[in-house]
Amino acid sequence: MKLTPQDTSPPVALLEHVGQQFGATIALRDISLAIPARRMVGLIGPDGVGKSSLLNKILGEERVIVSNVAGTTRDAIDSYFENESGKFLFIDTAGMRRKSKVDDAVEKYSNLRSIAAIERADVCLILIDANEGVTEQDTKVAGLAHEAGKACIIVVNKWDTVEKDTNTMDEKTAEIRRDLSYMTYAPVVFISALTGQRVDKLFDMIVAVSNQNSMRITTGMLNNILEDATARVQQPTDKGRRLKIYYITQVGVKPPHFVFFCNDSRLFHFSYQRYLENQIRAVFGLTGTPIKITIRQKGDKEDV
Ligand SMILES: Nc1nc2c(ncn2[C@@H]2O[C@H](COP(=O)(O)OP(=O)(O)OP(=O)(O)O)[C@@H](O)[C@H]2O)c(=O)[nH]1
Ligand SMILES: [Mg+2]
Repeated sequence: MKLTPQDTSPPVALLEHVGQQFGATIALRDISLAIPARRMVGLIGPDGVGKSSLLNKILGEERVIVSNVAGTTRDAIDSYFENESGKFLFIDTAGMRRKSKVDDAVEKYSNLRSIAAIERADVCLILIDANEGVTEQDTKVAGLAHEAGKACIIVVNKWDTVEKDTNTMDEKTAEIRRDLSYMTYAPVVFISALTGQRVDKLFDMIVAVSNQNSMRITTGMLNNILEDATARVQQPTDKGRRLKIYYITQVGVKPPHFVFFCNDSRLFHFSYQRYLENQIRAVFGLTGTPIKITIRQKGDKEDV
């Protein structure tokens, strides 16, 4: 594993994480990681979901204006915070309005600020109100973070207000998985910004998903996975022609970007892409991060 001079966390932490989840079959030389000096964390979600309250809980003092008037925070606010898990810069944002009034200049402006916060963030905390579940606005904003290739954690806030039995958390998780089906890689955590329940868990989660978002996997390792995967499930055919995948290589991070070289991209059905993505995830986890896949066929230009 290559480490940059600004490393803040021991590399073994990541390896243990991978090893525990997927069997300790991965050698240090198979992955590398550039750990940033500090993690940029965007607090994203509709107005009144509790973004500023969460930030205040983290900072331990009333720094950000909180109120029950929807739309309290108008501009993005940056706050630095450091603890034993790492260094963080939290970006509080104006909530995305539940019903967008596109002709309202102020609203339009705060939505743009949210988008800018997503762009700047390494990790997006997608806040969802435990009572309301996933709204249309949540779906939209989570989609933006996903498209931007950001590491994401789904944070269900106001857990203190929910009447629960032993199944409630599983039921809510299933609902979220159904509504944000493109984001199954994102961990879900149930918190209360008011009481502080599980807020301390967020830091290690942020570090973990951010690491996964900037993980680099060697071509050798990727091709071992490819070999295994194609032996188990044959590549699809169309009119007697079979897809042939020559090799996979990773060309970028944040998010991990893989290029699949093949004989004919038209044969590379989405379901087989999904299958290979799952095989890579089965080995490396890549928890909390989307991945990007580019298909190149013989004769394509070199640039990806
Ligand atoms: N019971 C409960 N109330 C909460 C919790 N988090 C926030 N609230 C309340 O919800 C209201 C809105 O909280 P804010 O933190 O201002 O919400 P916000 O997401 O920053 O809202 P905007 O700045 O308008 O986008 C306040 O009255 C908070 O006290 C929570 O975990 N539990
Ligand atoms: Mg606010």
